[in-house]
Amino acid sequence: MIGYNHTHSESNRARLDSIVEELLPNRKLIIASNRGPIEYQWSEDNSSFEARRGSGGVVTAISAASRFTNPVWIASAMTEGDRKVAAQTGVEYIDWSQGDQRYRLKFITPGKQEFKDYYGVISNPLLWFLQHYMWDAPRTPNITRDTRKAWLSYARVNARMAEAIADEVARGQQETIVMLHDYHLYLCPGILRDRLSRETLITHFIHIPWTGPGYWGLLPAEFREQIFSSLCCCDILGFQTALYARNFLATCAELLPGAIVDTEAATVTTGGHTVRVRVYPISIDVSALIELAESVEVREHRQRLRARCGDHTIVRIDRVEPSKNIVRGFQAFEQLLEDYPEYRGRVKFLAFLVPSRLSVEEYKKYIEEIMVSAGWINTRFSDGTWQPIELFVGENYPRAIAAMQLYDVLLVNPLIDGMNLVAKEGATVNQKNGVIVLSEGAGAAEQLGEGALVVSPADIIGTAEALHKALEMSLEDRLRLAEWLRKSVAEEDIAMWLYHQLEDIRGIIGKPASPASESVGDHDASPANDLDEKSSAQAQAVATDSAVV
Ligand code: GDG
Repeated sequence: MIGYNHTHSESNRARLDSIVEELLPNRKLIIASNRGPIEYQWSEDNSSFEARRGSGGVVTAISAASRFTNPVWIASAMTEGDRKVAAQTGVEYIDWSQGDQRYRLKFITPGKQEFKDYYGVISNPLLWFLQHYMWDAPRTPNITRDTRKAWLSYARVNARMAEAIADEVARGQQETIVMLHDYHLYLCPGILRDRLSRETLITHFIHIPWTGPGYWGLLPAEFREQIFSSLCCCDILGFQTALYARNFLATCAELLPGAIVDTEAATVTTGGHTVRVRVYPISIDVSALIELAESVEVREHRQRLRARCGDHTIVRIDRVEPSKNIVRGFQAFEQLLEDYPEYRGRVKFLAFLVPSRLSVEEYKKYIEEIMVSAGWINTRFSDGTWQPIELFVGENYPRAIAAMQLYDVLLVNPLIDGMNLVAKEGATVNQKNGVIVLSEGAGAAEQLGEGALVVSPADIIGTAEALHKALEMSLEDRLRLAEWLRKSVAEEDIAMWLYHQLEDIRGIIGKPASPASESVGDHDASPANDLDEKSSAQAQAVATDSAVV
């Protein structure tokens, strides 16, 4: 099986290499994202820095893509360590290489209050909650004077990022491709378009869902119009799924005055400039992941975790994030134990939870709710020797990969999720032909639904039944689904994610966008680019080796 994945990885890599060879030798590539690929922790005790992998799916994906291109990567300083490193390096790059991953990293250092407003008020929660349908609309959000003040900080940090990018563009004589990432940097394209020549190509990839126009109405018109009109200054705007891309087009048609939306061609024209709206489902670096899964470190975690498994093992791995729907996942498990008592004593649910955004009140509350829910189920069903749920709280990526190898069932039940890389990682490394129970709200369902048991995320009974079905599935059916998933992920790995973007960039270079002459069908080398494709189908004991909550 592993050999099979390698074959795909090699041919995908070869396709990517050839387009990189063609496009990038004479062009500079700049990647910009809020979080950088590494974070520095400063230790006062021994006056030294420790570099740690940045957390979350955006870092997983872009780091993998940077294996192929040696980009300049500009990010915000997130930790005190990052700030100190930035102060020491000044205008120079941090040259980073690990294995075959190489990039030249630069931090921008917004003021502390400015960063708090940009990150902790506007990006998370305002935009994140908005784009995950997480506001409780009769009560929240409340756009107050403070929110408006924070919005100005959001704009200022975007301006700082745009300035750093523009300086970097000016530093060389080469043509440049700027790839922006995610909701923290929505206002960058507009500023860059004013500052840079037309030769500089700007793309923006949005890692999270794009909600329908009705929900965007929760934002004041001035905020949302700034966001939409800035994004329309890109050459290409990338989304995870066809549904999110369609939502963007509908949003511009409804809420952006003067926008000309061509849904056939999937373009929006504003002020004489046309942005192409495209779909690039993000993925994983299959061969690097398999290598990691075979490492000594992961093997040791696997051995330790085996002792925690039951006759059947359900696993989930998430940031502690309300949109991941962790509590309902536990409630579905509780329902399973209630409806099928034969599982008691035999099934274990191992939940690996990475603390996230603990400065945001809702996240602090959510981790408490998780503890209470797991504790309640454990109290209800534990029999002295067997405890149904075990929580592993803390940052430990190798341990998470080990857990993915051991599941009989992987529960991925977010309310809504841009993609969800855990589903793709699990499908790739699992050693037990395990079954994935997958929410139709995860972007991954658009691609992987056929190889998983798809559930509606609020449906506790339906999720419990899917867990039951997965646990009872014949080996033959498990094998068939697991193989289908492995193949699907391997065919569209991270190299292909980048390849499809570079292919579209190649199509634009030297050719101004024209809504009339170009249709989405022109890009059908990537089946994912067809917007008419089917829409998204649509503790008591806390084990931790780093943080106890
Ligand atoms: C956002 C979007 C989209 C797991 N444990 C640890 C750890 N992980 C890794 C996982 C996976 C990544 O973190 C999480 O990625 P997801 O995609 O599941 O979720 P988000 O963080 O919400 O990512 C999402 C993604 O961006 C990419 O576009 O798919 O929809 O919300 O790779 O294995 N990472 C670290 N420590 C751990 O303990 N550092």
